[in-house]
Amino acid sequence: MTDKLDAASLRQRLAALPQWHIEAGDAAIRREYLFADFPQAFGFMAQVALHAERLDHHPEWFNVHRRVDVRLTTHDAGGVTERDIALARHADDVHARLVRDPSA
Ligand code: HBI
Repeated sequence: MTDKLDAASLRQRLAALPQWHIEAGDAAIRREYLFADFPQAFGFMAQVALHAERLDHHPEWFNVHRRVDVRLTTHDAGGVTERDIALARHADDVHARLVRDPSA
């Protein structure tokens, strides 16, 4: 199992993910995404969901209309691990691609 990142490593990883923030207590990282409309937000969730299933690592998220709030934590480790950092990077990539090309 991947180990939970200590406070210093977590802050260092987040420096490369500027839109993400560390939840109070360090148990998770969070980001809010805003899309053009609901279908685009749902398309983002569908793409990230398929990747999450392949990784066997799943997000906690909340969607209203064109907004998706994502919370990442590794339940098995009781905190944030490299698996969360990798999923955050992937979600950012999917978001960037959709913003660039809404049909992607
Ligand atoms: N997703 N975020 C997250 N954290 C986990 O610990 C986790 C998961 N998805 C699947 C999973 N663990 C399983 O591998 C275990 O619960 C068996």
